[in-house]
Amino acid sequence: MTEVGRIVRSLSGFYQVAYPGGEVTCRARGILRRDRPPLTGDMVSFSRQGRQGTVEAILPRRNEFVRPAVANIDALVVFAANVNPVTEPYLIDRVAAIAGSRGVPVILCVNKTDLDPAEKLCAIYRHAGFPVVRTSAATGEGVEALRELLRGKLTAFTGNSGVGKSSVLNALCPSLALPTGEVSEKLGRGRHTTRHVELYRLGEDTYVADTPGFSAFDTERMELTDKEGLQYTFPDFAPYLGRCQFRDCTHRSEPGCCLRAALEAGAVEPTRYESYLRLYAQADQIKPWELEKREEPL
Ligand SMILES: Nc1nc2c(ncn2[C@@H]2O[C@H](COP(=O)(O)OP(=O)(O)O)[C@@H](O)[C@H]2O)c(=O)[nH]1
Ligand SMILES: [Mg+2]
Ligand SMILES: [Zn+2]
Repeated sequence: MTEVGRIVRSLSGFYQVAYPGGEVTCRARGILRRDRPPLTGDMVSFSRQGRQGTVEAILPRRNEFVRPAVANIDALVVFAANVNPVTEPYLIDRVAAIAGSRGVPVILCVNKTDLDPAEKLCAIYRHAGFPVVRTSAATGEGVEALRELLRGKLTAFTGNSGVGKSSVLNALCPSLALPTGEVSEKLGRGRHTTRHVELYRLGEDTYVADTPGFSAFDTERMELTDKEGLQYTFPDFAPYLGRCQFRDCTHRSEPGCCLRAALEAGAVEPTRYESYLRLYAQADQIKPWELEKREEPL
């Protein structure tokens, strides 16, 4: 007999599955382990052998991410800060484009506002149309506003290491007592204190996945390979697409480009456009034969 539940934690091939009767630790069937590893957030069918279980099948996913390794999220919460560490807009834009390519909404959480108000960063993303919440895990500023944005959803926290994801989650739910890392002054980023992806229950139907985040190295890995589709992963570009002089305009240097006109008129944020160019150039470098090799479980 199989039952259905959700994977709330995965670590080294062990999957913690929550179901109406409680929780059970499972391994995955061999064929899944090899071809399609389960992700935190997956709805699965499982069987039980005494106190342990086996994940038999993964139910259809609404969406899936490689980094963070989660499935079925309602929104991605991208963390940023303007101090220790400073988040480059490009990092935010890259993650937002990956979310956009999966049709997953992005919420920007600008943390450490007790140390730096990060007004410019907030202004860029408000102008680009993203929900922006300013928080401080130290003073509690914005924590209730963030709680409202998360309510009733399954979300994942991501962002560069040391930006305060685990600290804010602790502020939302102090009983979690998640480990947080001191930011290494020398490297300007945090240690990878959070090594696995785990879902925490904040309330009825509200789950948050804390994730290890990423380092500068990780961000160079390609997860966006479709250069023609890239423009559609920027929601703030939408009003200008399909209106350029050339139907196949890439918005780089073509004449009669509506997106570049919007940029010049100040309607599109320069850093957003620069990130688009940078991501386009990266996708452009990938050769068709490399794409096959790179096929990741996206
Ligand atoms: N002053 C201040 N420090 C913070 C804030 N949030 C996190 N920190 C500190 O930043 C460091 C990294 O935090 P952590 O939550 O581990 O970051 P994570 O890697 O994103 O999970 C820790 O030393 C925290 O105490 C904040 O809002 N204000
Ligand atoms: Mg953490
Ligand atoms: Zn154009």
